[in-house]
Amino acid sequence: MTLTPVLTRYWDDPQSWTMDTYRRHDGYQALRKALAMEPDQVIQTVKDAGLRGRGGAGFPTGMKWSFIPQGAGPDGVTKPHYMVVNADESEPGTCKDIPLMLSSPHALIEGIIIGSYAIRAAHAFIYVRGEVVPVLRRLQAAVAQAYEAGFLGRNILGSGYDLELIVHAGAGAYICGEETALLDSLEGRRGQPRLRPPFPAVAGLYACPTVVNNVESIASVPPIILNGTMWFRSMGTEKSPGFTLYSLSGHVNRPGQYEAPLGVTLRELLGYAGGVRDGHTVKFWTPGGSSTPLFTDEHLDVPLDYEGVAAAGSMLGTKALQIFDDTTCVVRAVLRWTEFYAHESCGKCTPCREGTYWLVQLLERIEQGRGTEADLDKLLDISDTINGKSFCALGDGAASPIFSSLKYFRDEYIAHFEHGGCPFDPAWSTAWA
Ligand code: L3W
Ligand code: SF4
Repeated sequence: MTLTPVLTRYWDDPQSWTMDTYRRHDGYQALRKALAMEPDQVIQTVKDAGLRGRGGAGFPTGMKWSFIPQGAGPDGVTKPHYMVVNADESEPGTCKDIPLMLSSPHALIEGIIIGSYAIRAAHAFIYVRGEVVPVLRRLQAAVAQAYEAGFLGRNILGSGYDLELIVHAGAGAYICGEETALLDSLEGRRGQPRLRPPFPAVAGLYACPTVVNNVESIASVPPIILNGTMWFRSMGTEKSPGFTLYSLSGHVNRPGQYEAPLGVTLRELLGYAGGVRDGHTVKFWTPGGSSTPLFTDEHLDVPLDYEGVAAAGSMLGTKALQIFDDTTCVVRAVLRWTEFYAHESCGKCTPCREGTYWLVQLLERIEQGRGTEADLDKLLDISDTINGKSFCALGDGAASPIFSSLKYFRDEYIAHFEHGGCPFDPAWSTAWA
C-alpha cells in the first residue's frame, strides 16, 4: 500500500502553519462549499463518507453529529449546541494531533467551522493540553487570523452564519482526554468522568447538546467536503474507509507520522520508516497506544483497520504504533505504563484507584526479581477486578497491557524471579545466560 498524504501533504512547506500556505493548498475552499449546502446535507456527506472517529473508539463521526437534537426539547426549551474538539492528546505513544495542530492549525479550524455549521452550533471550543505551549500559541494565532479573514465571527463569508471559537488550555491530566471529564474541566470543575448515558450529544457542555470530536477527525472533514465521499472511500476498507495518521515511535530508524489508508500493515509501515534498528527484530508493539492489547512479531501483517485489529485481539485505538525490539524487557515496559495509569487515575472509582496502585507494587517486585508464581495470579486477579468494572475506559486501558503481556510473555515474567532480577539488566546478564 502506498502512503496517502492528505493532511500531511504540505507539512514540509516552509511556514506550513500560516493562512497563506493553507490557502495555497485549497484552504477554506471546503468551507465555501459547505456553507452553500444545507447543514443536514453536510452531516449526510460525512455519514456517507464513513469517517470514523480518530480519537480511539472509531465511532462514526457523521452519526455522532446527527444525534444532536434539533428544535425544542420536551420542555419546550431550545438549547444551544456546542462543538468541542478534544485536543488533549496524552495516550502514551500518541503523537499525531500535536504535530497536526503545529503544522496545519487551519485544517482543524476549517473543519471546526464546517462541523459547527452542520450541527448548528454558535460556539466551539478547542480543549488543548496546556503544557504544550507552542501548540497553544500557534492555535491562538491561527484563530486570530481566521477571525481577521472573516472565517470566524459574525456572518461568515456573507452566509448569515455566526461562530465564536475559543481555545482553552487544560492543566495536564490524562483523564481530561475522556470526553465527559473534559467537559467538566471546561466548565471549570475538577476533571472527572460523568456517567454515560446521557451522552454529550444529548447533555454535554452546560448540559446542552454537544459534539466532542478528536482533532484528526475534524481536520479530515474539509478534504471530504471538497473531494467527495467516493474519493474518501477509494482509500481504506469498506468498514474503515479513508486515510489516517499512524504514529511510529520506539525502536524504528525513522520515527514519525505516516499517513496511509486504513488497512495498511505494520510491515508495510516499517518499510517506510526504515525498519527497526540494525541487527534487531520486533519483539512487541502497541497498535493504538498503551491502552490497547500488545501485539508481537506474529502480528506484522494484521491489517491496521478497526475490524482487522479487533479480529486479531486488540484495538486500533489512536494508531500509536510503539515498537519495541528484542533488547526490551516487557515487564519493565508494562511497569512504566502501569505507573502512568496509577498516577493519572482520577480516583473516582475504587477498582481503578486502588487496583492500579497494587499493580505497580506487584510489578515492581516482579521486575526486581522478588516475585513468585502467585504474584502472577494476583496480577491477573487485580486486572480482572479493574477491567470492565471501572467507571471509565482508563481502568480497562490499565489492565490491557498486563493481560496481553502475560499472554505472550509469561516466560519472561517467570525468568525474572527464577534468575533473581531483570534478565535485560546488564548486571544480571550472567545469571540469564
Ligand atoms: C451518542 C450513543 N453518542 C457512543 C459517542 C461517545 C463518544 C464516542 C465513542 O473512549 C477509546 C477508549 C480508550 N449516543 C453513543 C454515543 N457515543 N455511543 O461515541 O464512545 P466510546 O464509549 O466507544 O469510547 P470513548 O469513551 O470515547 C475512547 C481509547 O479510545 N484510547 C485512548 C485514547 C486517548 C486519546 C488521546 O490521548 N488523545 O485519544 C486508546 O486506545 O481506551 O477505548 O464520543 O459519546 N449511544
Ligand atoms: Fe477515574 Fe480510573 Fe475510575 Fe476512570 S476508571 S473514573 S480514571 S478512577
